[in-house]
Amino acid sequence: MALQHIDPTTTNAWNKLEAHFEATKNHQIKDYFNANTDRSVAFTIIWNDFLVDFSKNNISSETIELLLQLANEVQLKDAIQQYFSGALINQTEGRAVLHTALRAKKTDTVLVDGVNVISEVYEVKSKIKAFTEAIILGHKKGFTGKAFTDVVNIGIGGSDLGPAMVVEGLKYYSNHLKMHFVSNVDGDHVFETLKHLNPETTLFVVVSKTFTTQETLSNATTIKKWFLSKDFGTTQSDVAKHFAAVSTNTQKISEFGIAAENVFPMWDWVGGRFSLWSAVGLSIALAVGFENFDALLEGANEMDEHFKTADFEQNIPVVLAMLSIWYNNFHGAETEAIIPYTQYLSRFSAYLQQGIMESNGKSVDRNGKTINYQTGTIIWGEPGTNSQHAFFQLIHQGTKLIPTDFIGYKHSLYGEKDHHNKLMANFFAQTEALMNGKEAEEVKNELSATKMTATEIENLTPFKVFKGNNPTNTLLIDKLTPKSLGALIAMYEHKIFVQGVVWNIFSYDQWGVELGKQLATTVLKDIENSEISKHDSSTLNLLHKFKI
Ligand code: G6Q
Repeated sequence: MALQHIDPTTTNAWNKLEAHFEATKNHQIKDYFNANTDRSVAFTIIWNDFLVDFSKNNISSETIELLLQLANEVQLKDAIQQYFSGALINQTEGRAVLHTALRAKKTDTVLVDGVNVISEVYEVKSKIKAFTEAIILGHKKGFTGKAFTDVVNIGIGGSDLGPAMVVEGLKYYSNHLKMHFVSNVDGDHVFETLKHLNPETTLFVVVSKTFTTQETLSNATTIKKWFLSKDFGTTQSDVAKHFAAVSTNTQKISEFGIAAENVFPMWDWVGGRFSLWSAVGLSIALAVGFENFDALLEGANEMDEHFKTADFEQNIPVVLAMLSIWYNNFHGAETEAIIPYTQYLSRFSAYLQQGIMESNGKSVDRNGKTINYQTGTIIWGEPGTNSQHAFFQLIHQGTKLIPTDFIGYKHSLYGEKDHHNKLMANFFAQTEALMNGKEAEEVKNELSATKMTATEIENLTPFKVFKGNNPTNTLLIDKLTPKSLGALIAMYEHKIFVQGVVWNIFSYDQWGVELGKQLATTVLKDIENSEISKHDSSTLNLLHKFKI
């Protein structure tokens, strides 16, 4: 069974949304609040320890009704059912999309080609548990009999961003192991990382779904060479003690010399950018222990259940996805900012950039036709309050519409009240100010309390006016725990899915990434060989200059 091919612009809801946009485009969000004191209750979803307040959006209940009508007309319910059941919805690669199976319950059944994959998933989970516990407790040791102190994750893209983001995100829960991530094929970064490492106590985890990625293989090979350098007194057989690998390509792994007991399989029905729940998350389990890794999966599973079963109007990923479509396709917004008010989530937007932009950055529909409406939003962001002291100026007073997700926590982890109150005061104040803005009248009143003359006040006022009316979603979560982080990540994964369904595109291939992999191979030959193949004159000149 394949996903439906429904052009969203041909639906009744789309036409109605266009008319609705024309009729409401100049509405002020704050006026909706003045007209309805219950608005925030009506536009808040409370689920587990999540509170999602989407009332500070330029929407009325009619907008929500029409957006959900659109979701119904593109048959989102059916699509969700197919997504979870293992249908080949990654049609251009002929694969199912089943990262949700990686966090399913042991008693669940998920069939791929008629085979229930849950038992395999749990087998690998047991292997992850045994391996990570042996490393953490010091039972597995390095070539001189010392316990491991450092772990280097060698991978790129989906084999790096998820683990790196979660390891940073859950640092509070971390053990003694020091984690390092090498992704770029930048030798300087590799040697900068190795510089502080002791080969006797360092474990290297090579993560590559395909085990053919140039960056990862080059880095792994260079690191293996370093590990085997004469100064350390290591031998080829020591590689087995210090290298582990995660991949679908077990043959290539054994060619690299990694012992079978240290090899963790994954499956082609797990997309790279959704793979942190698989053995790709080995670094996470090493950093915070298996129990916490499992709790991360449990949180994601709870969000999966919510997404599968909640009515659309109470369904967090559906509502967030449809709001984003409202701004992207009707208000003409091009970007979305994601601002977590916790330093732990400093890598969160970078991680979501891949998930969202790689999945939905497509311009051809499921029939292979070029589409005439906007798809994937551009995602960016940094933690608050740092971002307030940087790019918030543009959100407040620039010319662009930037819907923003604010993610904050009721409780801090170290329980330092004074700091947390200040942090969260900024969190709440920003969404309020972004909506309300500041009118000239208010600015003038403020300035008249200073020593400024009337002319000076008049001249300065326009620069201090804030137009307001900037839409935000507020996600207030109880506490940053492995479980709540799992749910938060899964929430965005499902938002990606919903948007792909509405836009009638294939969200789970990435031909743009594959192109990059091919191009570099050709140019590398041009750099290494004496002859340079055919290129445009700019590229030719640049290559000649580089080779001199
Ligand atoms: C993710 C992409 C991409 C991929 C990397 C690494 O969805 O496909 O980012 O994860 O290119 O690929 P390997 O894991 O195969 O090395």
